[in-house]
Amino acid sequence: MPTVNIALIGYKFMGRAHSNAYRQVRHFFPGKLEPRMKVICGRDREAVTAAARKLGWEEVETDWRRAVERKDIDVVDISTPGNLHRPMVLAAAHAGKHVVCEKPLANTLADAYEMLRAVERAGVKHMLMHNYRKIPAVAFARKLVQEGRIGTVYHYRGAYLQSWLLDPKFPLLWRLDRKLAGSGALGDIGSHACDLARCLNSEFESVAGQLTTFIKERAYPEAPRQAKRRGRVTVDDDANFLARFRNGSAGVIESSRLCGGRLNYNMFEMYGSRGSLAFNLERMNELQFFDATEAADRRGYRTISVTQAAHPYVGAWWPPGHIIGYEHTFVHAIADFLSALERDRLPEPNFYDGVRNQAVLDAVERSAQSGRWEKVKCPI
Ligand code: SOE
Repeated sequence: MPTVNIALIGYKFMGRAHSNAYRQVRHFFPGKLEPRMKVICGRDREAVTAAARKLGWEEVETDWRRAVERKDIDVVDISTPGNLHRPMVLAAAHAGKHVVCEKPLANTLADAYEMLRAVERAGVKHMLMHNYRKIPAVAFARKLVQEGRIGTVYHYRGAYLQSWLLDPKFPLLWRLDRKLAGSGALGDIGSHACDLARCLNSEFESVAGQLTTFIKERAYPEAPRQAKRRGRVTVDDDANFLARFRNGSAGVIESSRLCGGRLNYNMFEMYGSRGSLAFNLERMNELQFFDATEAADRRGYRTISVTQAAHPYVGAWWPPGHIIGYEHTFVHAIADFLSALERDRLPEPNFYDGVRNQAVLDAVERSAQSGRWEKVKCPI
């Protein structure tokens, strides 16, 4: 079977999730191209060597540029903090490599647009790892909406709430530094909520945004014996916005990492002329469906167990009711990516989605500054 050689840059949370996907994909999703876990990159040789052994990579590299330029590498997978996405995508495109990039695509709209142009010029395939589109219940909801089962969409509600930054003693990690992360909840998890809204409902027309930082400084994650230096948090803890969509619907998107009790509460609700849908990642194998066309004395939300072979992706796994989890969404994404390579097609979501998402984040930041509604200005 022909192989496609992967270089992965990054070996922490997303690096582990992507590694698991490359390892598992061909056990469950047969295909012509076999992903070969060739080289994993990280600055700390000891740590990345341990990660290679644990995650199943053949070689290690401490200089990502060397890995990107290797003639035997076909795909570069970027699972790093956001400030590195731009140089890595530009280098990978220049070297003629296909690219998988973690979200959000970039830290600014200008960078995202430049990265899109680079992969277009290089003629390489590009995928943006918005893995939540690959949840069977989300893909099934998208199918129901496209079939018109909820009719004209009036209202879209999206929220991605977490609680891992609620403790003021949580250290000042890279995600809290605008120079590295680009933004806080807005880009980290708000970008997921934006992508779901675009994928399920419509492109955004205009937004009225609000960004808040509640815990304004935190201790650096230094070794315990060193004096606990403290630094300023330069990103939002909480990012919310009202939205007007191009399809005429109205909506609200919320994101925060200080919502106690919400571990990974990524949800959406859609309200249309013929029905409604509701989804919650913490119950990711279920979709709530309300059919407004049913007789009034028997209609109400029903819970669909999205675990039937007929549902997207499910047939590759287990019998009905034997549920799947977070890590499966990355396997689905890599299966779709390999399938796109095999068919010489562009995977979804890709860098066009990345630029459109970034344009929404950019409008929210402009609106939070101006205090007014701002149009989404997308360069594509
Ligand atoms: C942290 O908010 C995070 O790891 C996100 O960066 C991921 O995209 C999300 O899937 C889980 O939470």
